[in-house]
Amino acid sequence: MKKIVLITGATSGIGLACARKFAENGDKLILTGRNEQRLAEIRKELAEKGTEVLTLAFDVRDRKQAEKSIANLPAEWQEIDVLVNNAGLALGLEPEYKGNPDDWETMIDTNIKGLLTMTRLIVPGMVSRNRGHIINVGSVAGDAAYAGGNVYCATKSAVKALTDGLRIDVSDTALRVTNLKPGLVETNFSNTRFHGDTDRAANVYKGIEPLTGDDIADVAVYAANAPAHVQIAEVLILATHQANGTVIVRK
Ligand code: 8X3
Repeated sequence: MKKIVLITGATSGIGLACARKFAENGDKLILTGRNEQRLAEIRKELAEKGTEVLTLAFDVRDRKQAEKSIANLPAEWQEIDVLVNNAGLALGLEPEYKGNPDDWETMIDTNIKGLLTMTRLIVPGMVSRNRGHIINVGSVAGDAAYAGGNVYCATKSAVKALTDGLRIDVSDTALRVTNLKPGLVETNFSNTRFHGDTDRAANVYKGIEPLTGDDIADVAVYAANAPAHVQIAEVLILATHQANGTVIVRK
């Protein structure tokens, strides 16, 4: 059956890869992000391949805007089956006592509060229909802190706790809740983290074949299509030469 899949942060990286993979899977997509023009380009790309796409340009940090966008969904788009809480970012890799409080606020507002906003807006409908799946994009960074990771790691630990909490809270329903925890994935992630320092960003993936957004999207699509009695609760996806958040063997 065709599902309605809402993906936040769908204009790049893992979010865009999820959009393309769920489209290939034959689903209908609600794509959200801050960049309206990019959303329009992606809608065009996917529509040309026959996918129905609705785009909503808003920042998950803006609760009022998010509420308005979801409240105004056309009737035929309201019954969301899968929520992919992907919007998130890392900013900086400074020691905690030297970090930039503005960066902290952006990470906390996006990775934690944005995810909660979307969950609060969409999950009640899923519960009342007794149908739905929430896929949160966590990280290996949520398993243990690494040097300079401090606040980013804390936000991804929060994603782990919020995913586990939600899973408990809907365990009397048919809803399923998944925490996807990627390791090294080569996207814009490190460029963003280092505020556009592309050389420093490239070094993160030197000497190791990193994962791609597609590798993570494959798991998201798998989890969403597992039989109804199967709940893929958590998946840690690492590059082959990565053992955890800190042990990475480079050639
Ligand atoms: C992204 C993975 O290891 O760079 O969440 O934090 S890592």
